[in-house]
Amino acid sequence: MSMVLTQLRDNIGTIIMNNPEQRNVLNSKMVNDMLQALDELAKKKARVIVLRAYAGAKVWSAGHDINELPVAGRDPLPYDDPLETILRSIQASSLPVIAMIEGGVWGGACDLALSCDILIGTSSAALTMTPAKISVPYNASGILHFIGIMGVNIAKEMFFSAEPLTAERAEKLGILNHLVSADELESFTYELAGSIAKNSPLSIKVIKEQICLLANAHPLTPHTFERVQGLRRLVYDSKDYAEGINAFIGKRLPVFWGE
Ligand code: LCV
Repeated sequence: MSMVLTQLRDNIGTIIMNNPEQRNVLNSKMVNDMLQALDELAKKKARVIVLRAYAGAKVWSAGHDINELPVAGRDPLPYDDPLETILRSIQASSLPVIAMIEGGVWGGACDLALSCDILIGTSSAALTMTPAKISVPYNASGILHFIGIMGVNIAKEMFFSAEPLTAERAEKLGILNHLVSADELESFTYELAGSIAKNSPLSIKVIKEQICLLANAHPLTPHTFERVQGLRRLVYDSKDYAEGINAFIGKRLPVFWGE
């Protein structure tokens, strides 16, 4: 059974993450179902996509499935990781994607929300970046994504503290496009989606790709790339990496040694 529900009305496609038991964790099944839904809605000529959780969700998504993180010694967020795949697909989609956020957003799900083109949330839409909490190094494309959207200082605070960035603060910082009340979230989102759906899809497609290309135009020398990879290996080869995952699975707080 699919972990997402899809709808199409007035050229507005909706993808509903629908796995309440596991708090919409972005496991490979959820991601595959999302990719399929994106593809189907594009084929059915949707002009704009709304990505949301099931109604009343306390958690929009709990992020990467920690049970699917590889054992120590292997890159936890490789290029073909399901989470990385959905992030690239949303960013590369010719359709504008609106993240309609009700409930907490955790870890890689923050990157998912930020990969959408417009973010609309309620006061429950806190964003919490968790790599340091489970001793994961994150990765270059993700870190550049955060820096590009919120600047170095806020990105550092989110990654270092693993504390929630409240929806109010996210809106003040321009990370959330709109902060609305829970009872107007749906109508506000679909009204904006409707105004997008009325505009030229070709023009929007071309402008979205230009913005993506220009915003991501970062020259990275081979030396820099190799240094980044070496730094990340220090973490995912560490005892702390295994401890972070084992602590989550054992439902206990991790004890990090710094090695
Ligand atoms: C697997 C889960 C998860 C989960 N994985 O409900 O960004 S990075 O680099 O860190 C990247 C690697 C990443 O995204 O890592 C994952 C980051 N996410 C988190 O750290 C969030 C972990 N989850 C939580 O803190 C809580 O589940 C929240 C606060 C989201 C919801 O709490 P609540 O009390 O409502 P439970 O914790 O009881 O979770 C319900 C079920 O979902 C599973 C969890 O193990 C539980 O399963 P069982 O019922 O089988 O025990 N679950 C939640 N998050 N990320 N499984």
